Amino acid sequence: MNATRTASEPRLEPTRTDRLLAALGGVVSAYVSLAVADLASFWVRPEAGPVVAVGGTVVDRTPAALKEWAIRSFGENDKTVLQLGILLLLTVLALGVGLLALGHPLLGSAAVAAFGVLGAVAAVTRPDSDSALDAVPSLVGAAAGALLLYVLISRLLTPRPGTANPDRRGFLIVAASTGLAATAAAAIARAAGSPVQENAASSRAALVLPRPDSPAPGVPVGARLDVPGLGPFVTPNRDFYRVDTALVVPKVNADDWRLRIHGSGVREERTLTLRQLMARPTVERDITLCCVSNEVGGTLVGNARWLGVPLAPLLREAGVRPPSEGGPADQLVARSVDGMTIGTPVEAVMDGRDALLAFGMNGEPLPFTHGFPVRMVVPGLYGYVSACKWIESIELTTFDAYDAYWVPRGWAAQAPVKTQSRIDTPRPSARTAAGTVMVAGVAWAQHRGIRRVEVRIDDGPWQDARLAAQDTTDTWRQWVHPWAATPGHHTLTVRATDGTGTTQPEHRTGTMPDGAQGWHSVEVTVKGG
Ligand SMILES: Nc1nc2c(c(=O)[nH]1)N[C@H]1C(S)=C(S)[C@@H](COP(=O)(O)O)O[C@H]1N2
Ligand SMILES: [Mo]
Repeated sequence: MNATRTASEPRLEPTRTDRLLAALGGVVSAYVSLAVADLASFWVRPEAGPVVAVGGTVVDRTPAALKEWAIRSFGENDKTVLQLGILLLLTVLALGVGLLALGHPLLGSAAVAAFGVLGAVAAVTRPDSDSALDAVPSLVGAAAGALLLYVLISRLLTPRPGTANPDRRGFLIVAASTGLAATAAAAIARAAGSPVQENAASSRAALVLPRPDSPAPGVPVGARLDVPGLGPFVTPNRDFYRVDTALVVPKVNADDWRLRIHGSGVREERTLTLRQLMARPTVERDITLCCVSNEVGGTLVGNARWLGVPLAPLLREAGVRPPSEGGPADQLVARSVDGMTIGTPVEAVMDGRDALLAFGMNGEPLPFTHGFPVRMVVPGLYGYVSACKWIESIELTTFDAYDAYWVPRGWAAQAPVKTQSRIDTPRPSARTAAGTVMVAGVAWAQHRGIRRVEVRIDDGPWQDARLAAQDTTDTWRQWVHPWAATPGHHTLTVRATDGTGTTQPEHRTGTMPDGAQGWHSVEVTVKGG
């Protein structure tokens, strides 16, 4: 039984044009449905929007190898590519749903509703969802889309009054006006900002960082080399690499933030506010952070001045002892508001290194993208096993008992950073003039320090590069090597030796499961001759 057919109005036989319009109607309905959902999510929670929720589910379920490929191919644009992919897929599906609706209008609308239910399920099953309200954006959007599709298709199935042709004009008017209205409403909402996020932004603007009780030792004068093409010693916040699984940057209100410390060996469970955390003795430290997904020569590494409180004394006060003192927990699992879990060895956090709960980054409160209001930073461990952003709890457990987020996805449970060195200048494939060329870059082996950097031209002997002064063993170290460049093609290679005396191995390995290793080379052409 077809709902648009009545006894007095015989259903029209759709033409090719009507089929095209129906497919278009499917796309417009999907679009309006997403715009309405987007609008609703601004009031509920931006993370609860269907594209973000489905995208997050896809991210969590993507096989590790595919994700590695995505990060490798798209770098920090991987999230945009994912969302574009979802939108492309939705467009294709919407074309089909439009055509389906032309034959079976109710079925078409039911299909739109089914996608809404899918989005709603994704939204409420996200690890960061704690309310059934998260289903609302998807459901409201789908209801709007289903209704619109029904209205549009009816125009194509009923004759325009007084004629024998479908009401294509009515179709176009409804499609254009709803499409425009939805676009305008969503744009205005975006410009105004989500009320949920506004509070977080004002809490960040109002935050006054405490003075460090233990300031960072001044960076030695000789730690910064002035070589064109060599990056700054301290990475500005806006240039600091960003790696996380969050499709919407979590915006936590500092006034509502709490950190819970619990688990095995914790004598008394504790919950701290930001004010309580900041009232503790604060330290400021330069620490280089790097990502396990950084390939040889890659840029997923940065050096910042962090302000925070040491984690070890906080744990001691709660009764925690490291395994070397007989404590029952060997893993500290940090959980973030977006559901990420990051597992760190308790021994490393309590062995005297500057493991921090940080709230300041280069003199300002943490940017939202880097974990506002509080994140962990542990020198010497890759970010995915130490640097939990938007942290909300710390649980003491064991590596046997719990696998953090990346472990079932093929990454190592424990991952100290590997010694790396990188040539920043000349750039790969650079063309330079003959004469003295400054070859320069950085090397890092956090918490072990860099003892030596050597450069090799083609198959020549290894030559010591000049090392910049060391800030601390937790920071990267710049180096430079003046090269008497002769005309022709040349391969420049670098290798570093860390503070334990171990030199980087030549053989290159991929990033999985515990970080890439191998020597970095660049090929250059020297003109003239
Ligand atoms: N909540 C949360 N914290 C996280 C991640 C994440 O996906 N979610 N990624 C980790 C990884 S893999 C790295 S390398 C660092 C990167 O920190 P940055 O984005 O501030 O450079 O954050 C870590 N902390
Ligand atoms: Mo990472």
